[in-house]
Amino acid sequence: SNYHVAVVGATGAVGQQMLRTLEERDFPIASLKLLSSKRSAGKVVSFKGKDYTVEEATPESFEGVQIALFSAGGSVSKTLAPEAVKRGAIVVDNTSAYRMDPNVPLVVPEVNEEDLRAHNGIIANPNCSTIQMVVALEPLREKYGLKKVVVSTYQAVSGAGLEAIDEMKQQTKAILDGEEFTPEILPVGGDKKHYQIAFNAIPQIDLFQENGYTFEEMKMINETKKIMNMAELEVAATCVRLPVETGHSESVYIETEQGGATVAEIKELLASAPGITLQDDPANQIYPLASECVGKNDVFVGRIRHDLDRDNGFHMWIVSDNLLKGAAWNSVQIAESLVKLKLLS
Ligand code: 11C
Repeated sequence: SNYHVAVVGATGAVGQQMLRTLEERDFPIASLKLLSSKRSAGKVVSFKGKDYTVEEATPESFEGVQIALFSAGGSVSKTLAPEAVKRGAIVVDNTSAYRMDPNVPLVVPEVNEEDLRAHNGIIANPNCSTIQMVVALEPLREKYGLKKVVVSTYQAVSGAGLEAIDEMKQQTKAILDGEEFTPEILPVGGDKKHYQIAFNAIPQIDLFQENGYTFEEMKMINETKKIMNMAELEVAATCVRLPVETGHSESVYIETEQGGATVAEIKELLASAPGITLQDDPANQIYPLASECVGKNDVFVGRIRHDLDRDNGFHMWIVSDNLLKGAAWNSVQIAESLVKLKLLS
């Protein structure tokens, strides 16, 4: 059967990719509603060759909707997701509003698809940098057990939205043209200071928390434990923004529970795991690149090396399109899982 679908935040960086992904996957849609904040309402967006006028999202917008994909910011989700659920919709929420709520499953289908069965109307889509990492960690956990994860990220500006992409491009041009500019958005729209992103690396994504970690770092730490259902897993993260338009990269160090794994075995395991493309051939300079992952749904893994001091330690490089597996594709994949598990009425 076909479903009545709504996309909230349809004009944003992730919303646009959600529409593209729904098209590409040929998701069974009976009707489609494109919703947004008041600011973007009235824009015309095309889907499968047909024009749709984006409407302002209100509680009544969700009458008759069976599945609503939200990506319009945490405050919109906090206000409107419960209204959509009240009207019978299942919400897949791509913001951080409900991720750590114990009543809300936080799902990456390659890792914990079965957790969808426990949903109460809202399902949370994890943070982009978390998703690509756990896809690669899961096969390793299953085979060797996992004790510790230390990650440093190299994140693209599209994670901060379309305005951040514009800011990076304008600054780059201004610098090359020898013109003045004033940073206004990055690292975080809502923080006190703003720094140049062009030709730079900024070790702040989202706001600082009391413990000295940023919210992005704490999202990676807490969400990883929840998705993998491993409260005891040791996780540390440092999140850095680079002047890359799309594609998050991560340097990840892991310690397995069991010793004795080899790099060759790990490569074989990851090459056959769902959602992963192994790109690991140093002799031929083959490794994942942000520039190559754009527009692809998979998570790319390479540079797998044995730690030189610890038998149970391994290093790797994990890259994925932050707007696709990190956001739109994972959300649509959750919708497909809901259909497959017969959880959509
Ligand atoms: C970034 N990871 O790259 C963020 C964007 O919690 O869904 C995603 C924010 C979120 O800036």
